[in-house]
Amino acid sequence: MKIGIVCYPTFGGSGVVATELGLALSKRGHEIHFITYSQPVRLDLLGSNVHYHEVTVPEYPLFLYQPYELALSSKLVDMVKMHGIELLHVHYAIPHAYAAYMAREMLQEEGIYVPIVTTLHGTDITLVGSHPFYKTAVTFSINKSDAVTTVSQSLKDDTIRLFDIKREIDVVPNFIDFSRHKTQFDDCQRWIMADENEKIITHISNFRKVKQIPDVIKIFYNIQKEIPAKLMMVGEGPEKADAERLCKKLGILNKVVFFGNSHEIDKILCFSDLFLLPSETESFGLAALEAMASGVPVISSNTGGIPEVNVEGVSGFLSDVHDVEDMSKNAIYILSDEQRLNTFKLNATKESAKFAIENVVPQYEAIYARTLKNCEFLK
Ligand code: GMT
Repeated sequence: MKIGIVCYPTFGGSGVVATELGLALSKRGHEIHFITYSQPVRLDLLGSNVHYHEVTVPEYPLFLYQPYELALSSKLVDMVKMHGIELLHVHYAIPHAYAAYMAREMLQEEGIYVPIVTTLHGTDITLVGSHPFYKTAVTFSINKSDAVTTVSQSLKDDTIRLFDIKREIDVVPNFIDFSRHKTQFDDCQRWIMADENEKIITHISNFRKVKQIPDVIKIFYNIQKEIPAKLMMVGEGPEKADAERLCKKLGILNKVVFFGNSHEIDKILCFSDLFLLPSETESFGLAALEAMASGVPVISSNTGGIPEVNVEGVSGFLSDVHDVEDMSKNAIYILSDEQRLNTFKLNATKESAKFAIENVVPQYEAIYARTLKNCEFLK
């Protein structure tokens, strides 16, 4: 199959999922065309079956906002015609589903029908998409997609609750490519980051409000009062400066490492003992799944799709959003006993295996095949 993938190329769950899916599909013989404004961060291997087409938006001073959707839909039309792309899989509704709809309409004028599969990832529904200023267009583009998927049952429920949805939604969870996540290190080199007696706590995100960064720091503050520990803060975003200020105020700046965006997530997770994800909303929590795949138990909130990933009392613990005391108590419980910690670590890996890429990619392939079949009469 020739598949066009549209996604955000930056650090962030939806772009990571789209990129890893494209790479996996290419290994299974599909021809993949990434169409986006820069090369996706995890797309470091351009094989013969993987192509990247850049969308450029010429700057024009008259425009306060440069029209990315217009450039994207034009590029989609051109690429579908040039490469014979049979199906477009767009990740994140805004504005990708909308631009794909426009491309499909333009192509139909020329007698070509290219079906659209839209995958909803979370904030395109829960935070941004449901805003009254976007809702009408987002509802329209979801309903006009030929197939719609969400990354969790919780996100499907939210989509149905928040929008007037007139079509079926398939739940296809996010996944882990264990061949990329398998610990390749004999010695995780934890001595670089911490003293022998210290536990290593990690948080990875885009440091947005929704991630509740102050709660991450407060939980760590409580942990380190009881157990010698270091905190690894990985990622970039608007809340980072305040996070550093809070660490300074609490007198723990010397115990916290701010990495910024990193290409060495596997190494960081390899020497981590516990992962913190106290988010206010989270459709799935790919970062938690990646931690679990590396054998790192998770202390999280119980919001959105996180309970579909982190299993209470098995791979970690879940608490109400903002319940810093409960999260701290659970973290200390896991970390305070070496045998218990090891059991949680093993459980985390075991639970993550449910999301092995081999189980998930065929679900997307089945949706593509069904969609192409359903659309045959439109060609
Ligand atoms: O977490 C973010 O803010 C980034 C966002 C994205 O679109 O990249 O992540 C969303 O999609 C991920 C991949 O499907 C999910 O694992 C995240 O839970 C989801 N984030 C939220 O719902 C806040």
